[in-house]
Amino acid sequence: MHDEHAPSSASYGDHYAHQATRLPDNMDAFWMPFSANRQFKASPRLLVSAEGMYYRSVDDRQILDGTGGLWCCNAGHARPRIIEAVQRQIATLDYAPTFQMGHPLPFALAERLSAIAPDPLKHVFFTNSGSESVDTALKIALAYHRARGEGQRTRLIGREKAYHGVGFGGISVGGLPNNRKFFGSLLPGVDHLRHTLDIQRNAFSRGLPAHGRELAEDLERLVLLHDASTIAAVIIEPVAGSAGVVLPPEGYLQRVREICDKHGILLIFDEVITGFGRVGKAFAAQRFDVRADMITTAKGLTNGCVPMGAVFVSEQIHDAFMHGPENIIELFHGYTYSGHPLACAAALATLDTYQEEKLFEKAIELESYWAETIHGLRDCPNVVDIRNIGLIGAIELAPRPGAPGARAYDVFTRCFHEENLLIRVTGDVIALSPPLIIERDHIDRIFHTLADVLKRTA
Ligand code: PXG
Repeated sequence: MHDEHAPSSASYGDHYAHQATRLPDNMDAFWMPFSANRQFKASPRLLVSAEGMYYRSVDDRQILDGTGGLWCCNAGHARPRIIEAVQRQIATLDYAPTFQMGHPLPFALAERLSAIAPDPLKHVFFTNSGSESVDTALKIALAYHRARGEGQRTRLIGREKAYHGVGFGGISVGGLPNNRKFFGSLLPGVDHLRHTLDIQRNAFSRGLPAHGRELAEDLERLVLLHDASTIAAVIIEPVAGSAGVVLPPEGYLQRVREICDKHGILLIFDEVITGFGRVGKAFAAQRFDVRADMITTAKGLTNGCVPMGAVFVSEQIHDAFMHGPENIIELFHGYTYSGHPLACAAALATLDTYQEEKLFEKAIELESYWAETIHGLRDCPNVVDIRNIGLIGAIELAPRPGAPGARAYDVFTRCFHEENLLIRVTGDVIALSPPLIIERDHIDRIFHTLADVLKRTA
C-alpha cells in the first residue's frame, strides 16, 4: 500500500522529529482519552518537548510543569541516565518474551524494587499500566484464596470516589460514577466503603485530617452484611488522586488494616500515584506505617517515559502459589510486555536517579514549604478547601451555580495559555503533583500564579 505520508528520504529521524514538533494538519483520527475531543481539537494544547521542570508548547512557550506530566514524571523531564539507558537498550535487545522465556532485566529490576518495598512485599509482577496493575492484583487476590482452599472468598471491596484505572476490575471497585455508569453491570460481588472527604469537619487541614477515622468501621459493617468468609480483598488508594486528592484521616488506614487482619481479608494499596516518592517515602505504606498485602504501581516506576506497572506481592501470597508439580504454570496471567526490556531499562535508570538525587527525601524536606505556600491561598475567591501531603496539593473551589467544573476549567486554561503553567483539574478541584526536583522558586511561582488567576476568575 502506498502511503503518501511515509518518509521518502533516508532521513527517517528528521522526518519524525519534524512531525513531532508542529501542529498536525489533521487532528481528527486520534480519539483522545478522557478528553472533550471536539472542544480540545478546536483549541488544542500541544506539548512538543520537555526538560527538567518545564515543557515547551507547540507555539514555543516554556510551560512550568505543576503536574509531573500526569503524576508520573517524578524526577522531572529528559533525565540523562534514563535517556541513555533506554537508547542503549533498544539497540541491544528490543524485545524478548517472558512467558517460559526471559531476559536478565526484569529479574534485576524486581530485585531492586523488592529492596525498596516495605516488608513483606518481596515479589513483583510486571504490567504495563496502573489499570493492569489493579486488575492483576485483584486476580491474584482471588486466585490466592482459591489456592488456599478458600475459593468462596470472591467479594472485592473498593471505596466511593476511588480511581483504580479503567479495566473492568478497576472500574468495578472504583467509585467515580462517570467511569462506571456507561459500562454495563461491571464485576458482580463488589461493594464499597464510604469515601473520607469531609470538608465540613476537615477544611484546610494540613496533612492528614483529624476527623473520619470511624469511617473505617464501614468495613466491619460490610463484613456483617456479607460475612468475612466471602470477602477476598479491600483495595484503597492511601491518598486518592483522581477524585481530587482525598486524604486518609488520622488512624483510618491503621484501623482498616486491623479489621482486615481480624477477618483474613487482603489489603491492597493502590499506589499508582503515591508510589516512588510522591509522599516523601518510596511508598505511602511506609509513610503511614501500614502494612499492605499487595501494592499496585505504575507511573513513577519509569518516570513516565516507558509504560510500565508493577504489583508488589507479599511473600505469603506468592508462596501460596508455589506448590504442586513444578511443570505447572502457577498463575495463568501475564502480558506480552510484562518486563519489557525498554521499560526495565527505564525503571532501573529511574531508580538510580531517585537514589542519586535523594528525591524521596527531598519531597519530605520540601513538604512544609509546599504546605505553607499552598495554604497561603486560603483567602482567594471561591476557595472552599486546601489539602496537602508530601508534594501533592489540592485547591477545591466552589462550583459556579449550575455549571460544575467550569470555574476550575477556566483556571486551568488561563494558567496554560496566559501564565505558562500546567495544572490539572478534576471537577472543581485543582490538583498539583510537581516533579520532585522542584525548588522553592518554582513553588512560589506556581502559587503566586494560581492566586493571581483565582482573583481574576469569577
Ligand atoms: N490507580 C490509580 C490510583 C491511579 O491514579 C490508575 C490506577 C490507572 O493507571 P493507568 O496507568 O492505567 O492510567 C491511576 C491513574 C489525574 C489522573 O489527573 C490520574 C490517573 C490517570 C490520569 C489522570 O488525577 N491515575
